[in-house]
Amino acid sequence: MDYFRVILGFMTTIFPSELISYLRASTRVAVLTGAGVSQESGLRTFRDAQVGIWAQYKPEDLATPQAFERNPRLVWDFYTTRREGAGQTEPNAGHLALVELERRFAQFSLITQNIDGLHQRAGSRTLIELHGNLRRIRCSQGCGILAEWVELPESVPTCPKCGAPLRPDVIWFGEQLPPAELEAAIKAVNTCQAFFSIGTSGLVQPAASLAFAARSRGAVLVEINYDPTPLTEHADYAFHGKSGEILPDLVKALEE
Ligand code: BV8
Ligand code: ZN
Repeated sequence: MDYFRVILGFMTTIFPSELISYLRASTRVAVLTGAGVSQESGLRTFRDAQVGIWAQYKPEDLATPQAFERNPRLVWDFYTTRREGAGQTEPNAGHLALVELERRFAQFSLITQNIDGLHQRAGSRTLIELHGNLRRIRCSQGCGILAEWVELPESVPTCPKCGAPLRPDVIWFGEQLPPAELEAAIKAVNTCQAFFSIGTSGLVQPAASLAFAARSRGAVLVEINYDPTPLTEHADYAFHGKSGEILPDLVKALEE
């Protein structure tokens, strides 16, 4: 495994020539992104310390059906704050570089754990949202009502069909991932020649297992993350630095 620490913002990333040649000859690429990809847009990552009133909570404790059951208004406010935060940010150079890479590879799958909607806003099309999307809401009793987010009324909005509370259309801890998205992600893992794990601590399952599955099938595994993770030692190449700097460098290196 080659390990590159991209520390200096002004220095472009050095990519081994064999990785660039391999990617130039590849047509099928899969990418998994996590909250780190949105960090340079100004969004805190999932495990960054929360601030303000949310500093007293751990996101993992609020991102559960039990928390919503116990205090729907608190959980609803938590997601309203994050939705408003996401709405006030713009996709960064890393998101845009992923759109370039999507154009470059015939079969490109962008699997994301992120719920902030920034990949769509950047222009990514082949997107698989494993954990849902903050911009949508749905009935908590599963009667299928799905809508764009409403402004937060005084109390938690209720389903026009069955009267149950509406909830953010995101996947909470302890909940199954959406079958269609998981199936699409597994298909991408089973066919890709290269798998990129970008901006994720690789702690949340089953998303974190996708990289290992790709590797075990023989795909070249590339990690782009600010910090080392449990995946680093299994990666063929690990670039540790900012995805908003490394990804545009990768697009440039592939074009040269
Ligand atoms: C499930 C939506 C069946 C909500 C999220 C084994 C198998 C299956 C399940 C489990 C298992 N073991 C445990 C489980 C249960 C659980 C789990 O994984 N727990 C963990 C904590 C151990 N999994 C589940 O419950 C999943 N459901 O499997 O159903 C089942 C059910 C019950 C029991 C068994 C099986 C559902 C998981 C989905 C949870 N929902 N999000 C919300 O967002 O509020 S997950 C949440 O974490 C976000 O989606 C986030 O994206 C994701 C992962 O976090 P990261 O994205 O990695 O963010 P993090 O902050 O951790 O790291 C950011 C990284 O970026 C850092 O490494 C940092 O260095 C780097 N970085 C920072 N800045 C930059 C950067 N990198 C590059 N550039 C930068 N500028
Ligand atoms: Zn309903």
